[in-house]
Amino acid sequence: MKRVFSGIQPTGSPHIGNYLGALKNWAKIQYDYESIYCIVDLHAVTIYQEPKELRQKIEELAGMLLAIGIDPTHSSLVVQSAIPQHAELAWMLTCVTPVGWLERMTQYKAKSAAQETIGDGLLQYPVLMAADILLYNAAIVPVGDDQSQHLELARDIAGRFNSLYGETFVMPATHLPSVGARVMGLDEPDKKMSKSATGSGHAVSLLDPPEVIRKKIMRATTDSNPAVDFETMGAGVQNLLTIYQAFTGALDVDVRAHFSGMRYGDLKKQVAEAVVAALSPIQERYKQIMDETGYVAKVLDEGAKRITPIAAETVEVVKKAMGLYTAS
Ligand code: AQP
Repeated sequence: MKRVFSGIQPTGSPHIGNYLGALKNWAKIQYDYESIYCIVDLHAVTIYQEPKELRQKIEELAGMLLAIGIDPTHSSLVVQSAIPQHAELAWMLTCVTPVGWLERMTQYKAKSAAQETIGDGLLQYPVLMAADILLYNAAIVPVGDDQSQHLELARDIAGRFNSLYGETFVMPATHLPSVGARVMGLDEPDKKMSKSATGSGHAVSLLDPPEVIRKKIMRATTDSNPAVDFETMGAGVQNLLTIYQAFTGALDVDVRAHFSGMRYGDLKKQVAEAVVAALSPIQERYKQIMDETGYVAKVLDEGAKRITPIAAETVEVVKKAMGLYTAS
């Protein structure tokens, strides 16, 4: 069975962009593969995180991944730092990665511009991501569109390693959703929705209560038209339609027929109700999961135990390929 791998950072509060771009797909495709889903806390600390808060967010995020439908009896749900081979392989891959490849990454350019001093980890971020994926020889990586460039780099790194040391890694394929691969900020529809953005009307968190979801969507930026016009609409209206379509699964042709000429106030009400309807059962499950003392920790522990042998075997293979010391 082919393997699928993907990760999410325990930073901020997961939002509908994370859900529509990646998490919904994780749950949907999990049974078609041997699935590994990872809370990438080593990635999170490339930017300073308050330690107590980070520790708490890891468990909350695991609870949320279970609530959105990750089935721990089939999929392995793990925390990156619990499996030391992620960092070990990242070092070996760092040594075959030209710095110029990393400096070209758009996410590095955007995130480093916002920092006073740039930690080396921020530059190395995509190498660690490549290690996460290659450690399990994952064939499929379901992500949002913002990660496409990092996935391309992971393939370049795998290719370079294979050409230097012999065929070792499987080339991972990017798996994007057909709708919702890039959800934009509600307040700034020219920027992708992001956990670390500070505006209160920017993102809908998966845990926002219905009244907050309604308020945020009713305030979303649109444009100077009074009603939906598919020929001239701006990015804000397009984004609202994308959110509606991704949550309801409606076809293009039906969305067009239904919303053409609709006033923005009515459009927003319908989008808000679609989001509330989809998130309510997730929020209920989340509460039940978090109320069960010790359950999340047990799932994470079992996940790590199940997949550590795969990680250990890959590192052994890589060490041998590179001529590093291994016990005979
Ligand atoms: N706006 C988005 N639309 C669609 N997909 C998105 N993803 C992120 N934002 C959007 C996808 O969610 C998965 C997990 O993302 P991440 O936590 O690893 O980090 P990120 O891509 O950097 O997401 P954020 O929300 O912007 O977090 P911060 O602010 O902490 O950097 C990925 O598959 C991503 O593509």
